[in-house]
Amino acid sequence: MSIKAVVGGQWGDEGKGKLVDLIAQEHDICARYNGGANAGHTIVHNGKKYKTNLLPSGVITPSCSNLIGNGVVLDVPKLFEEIDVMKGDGLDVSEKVLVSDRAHLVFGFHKEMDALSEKMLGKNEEIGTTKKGIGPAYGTKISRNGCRAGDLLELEVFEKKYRTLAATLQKQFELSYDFEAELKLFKDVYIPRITPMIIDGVAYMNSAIKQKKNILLEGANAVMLDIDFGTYPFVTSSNPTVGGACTGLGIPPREISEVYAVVKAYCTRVGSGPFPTELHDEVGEKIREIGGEFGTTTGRPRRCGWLDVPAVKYGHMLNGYEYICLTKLDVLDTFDEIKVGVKYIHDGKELPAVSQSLKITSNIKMEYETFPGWKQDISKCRTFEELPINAQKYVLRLEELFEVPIKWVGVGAGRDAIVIRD
Ligand code: 2SA
Ligand code: GDP
Ligand code: MG
Repeated sequence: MSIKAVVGGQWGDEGKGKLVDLIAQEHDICARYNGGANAGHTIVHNGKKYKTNLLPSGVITPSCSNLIGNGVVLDVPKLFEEIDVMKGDGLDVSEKVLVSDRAHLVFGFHKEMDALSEKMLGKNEEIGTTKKGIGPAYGTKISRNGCRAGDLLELEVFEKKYRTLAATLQKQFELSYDFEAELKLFKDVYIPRITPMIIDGVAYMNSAIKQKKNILLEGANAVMLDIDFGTYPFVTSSNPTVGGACTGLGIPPREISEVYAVVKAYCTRVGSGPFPTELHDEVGEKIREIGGEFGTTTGRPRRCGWLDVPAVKYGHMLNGYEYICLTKLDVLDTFDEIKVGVKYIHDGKELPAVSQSLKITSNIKMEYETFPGWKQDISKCRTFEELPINAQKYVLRLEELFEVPIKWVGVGAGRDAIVIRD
């Protein structure tokens, strides 16, 4: 039996979906612990592309059951939309997806509030959220007037809670929202459909632990977007770091045996906020173009830059990585030289870790190491020795800098396009 957690090591979109899909094959359960439909994963298997937001990335694996944990904020119509799209693609996953009764619900008005808050912040101050209602839904959870999946099993309780929440928000915001229409849709369409999927997530997880099942914990978003440890306020509203797996699923920390980070061979960020290695030139544009760096959900162009080692090391400090999965190394195939940000310098001194101060993080002078490129297509490589020597050197130096072994190296989007090291 083992419980492993997968965490995003940078600012998201590192390829977590790909690693989770790959290793889900060795697991009985894949349990998602945070975020909501803001996350976007592209999984490529047998030439088919699957895009998921809420569905755990173990859904493609026939033997794997999938739980949406209590730490997730659940957009019910969006979940059904995803399940239906999968069905259209020939994959019926509806029987394999379970929802924790303690998961909070995202309603349409949360999305409206998300858009309104961004608008109120104005052009230069906005967070650059996905407008999927994530912040407002976690907001109602924390302010203790949210509705949970379990409430849907008790119609009167749900109706009362929904109406109270609607009335409270109506007083606070000027929402042009048809609450009654949404309530009716829940009663007529969503509740009958979701009822069989709702379970006691805590009992489910802990019974699986007792039965010594292999369990994979899937984190959405990433370390640098963590509500506590990220570049606040330019963060999401949950804990993608591994502590979020315990609170987001109701499992004891001592049961988690290994934590894996997914780290891209360069760096991207969507939305606003500091990004010390960002490239504002044609090199950044080249990374974006070759790497296909556009939001999975929103299609937004991702900001691109070189790998930021201090950010990855900060994540290691917070999560205690057993291994790193380095993805998208193939994207760098055609570069003459590759840079890596190795030290944060501020006021002439090296910063020991990522600072909480936005002012400091926004004014870092990055120290770089430069590597010669390998100028070769690596997409067919399946062993470390098959990689060109300069690519091997790059990976080995990163391993040294991270002080964490790199177990997987991604060389393409497909499930099999990966080098697995012993
Ligand atoms: P939110 O919507 O409240 O969570 O936004 C807050 C910040 O978190 C960032 N964020 C993300 N960053 C990268 N990828 C994300 N998922 C999608 C993807 C994004 C997309 O896979 O491409 O499609 O645009 C994601 N979700 C949230 C967000 O940019 C804000 O900076
Ligand atoms: P996630 O949010 O961390 O799951 O990542 P996304 O799915 O949003 O973005 C990662 C993108 O890179 C997806 O389109 C993946 O199919 C793709 N991808 C993952 N690993 C690799 C890799 O090693 N090489 C290449 N070229 N693409 C990859
Ligand atoms: Mg993504």
